[in-house]
Amino acid sequence: MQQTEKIDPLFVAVQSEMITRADVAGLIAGRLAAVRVPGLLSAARCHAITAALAAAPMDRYDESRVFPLVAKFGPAINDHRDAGELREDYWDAARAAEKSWVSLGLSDVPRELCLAAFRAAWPDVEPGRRQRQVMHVGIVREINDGLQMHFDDAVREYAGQLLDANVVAQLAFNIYIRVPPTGGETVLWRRRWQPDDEDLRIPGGYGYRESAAAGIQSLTLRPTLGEGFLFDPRNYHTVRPATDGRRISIGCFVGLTDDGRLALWS
Ligand SMILES: O=C(O)CCC(=O)C(=O)O
Ligand SMILES: [Fe+2]
Repeated sequence: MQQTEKIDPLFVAVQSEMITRADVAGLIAGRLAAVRVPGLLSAARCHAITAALAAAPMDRYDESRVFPLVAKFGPAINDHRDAGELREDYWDAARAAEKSWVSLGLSDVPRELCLAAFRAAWPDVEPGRRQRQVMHVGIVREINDGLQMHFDDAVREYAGQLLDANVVAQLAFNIYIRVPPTGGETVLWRRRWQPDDEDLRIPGGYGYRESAAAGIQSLTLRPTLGEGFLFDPRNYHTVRPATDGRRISIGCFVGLTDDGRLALWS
């Protein structure tokens, strides 16, 4: 893929010791492309979670839409979406996942891991609410075979408004709890969806052909164990296949609402 010679100096990944208010603001303002927080979770905690998950009932995203296959624990809003609305079966899946997690006997709970990552930067952080119900936060995903290039934008995808609060910006957050020795890179392009991209949709899928981002400035980042990773998912992004080993993350979306709070959901 040819890269244009002129580059946007604001499309950069920065490293932080913890997520700061300036990191969140910088991503939302478009001063940064991504924030990496190495060692957000210790290797020991990552190992404890992945070891316990070995006995957990993982399911997978709807395979008719999500190919290559992605295994997961807990619901994903996009697997429960119909015509811009969240289906009611999301709620049963959410409560079942939370109950099932408790049976793993771990001290770490995905929702708390996600909330905790933001609390110092943004004390007003809580799970998002929809029709006054508390949304699931912290999906565990095993993305070994890569993703389709896609964007995530609840404002565009949930015409009926996903949260009770008004979301004015959205970020995506992941903590990598198992990383493959090779492959599994996250790629981010400096490009948002445009109407003409619909011609490049992957038939039946959730993503787009990478030719939609040909020649566009991009960042390729290899996750490290325990790293926290925050970015603007309206930019096209993908995950490369792990050529060996497993790639497991805990993640959520982060919405800035018009009252200045952060609301998380998965
Ligand atoms: O696993 C990753 O690095 C990114 C996954 C993704 O598409 C997202 O978090 O929106
Ligand atoms: Fe995504």
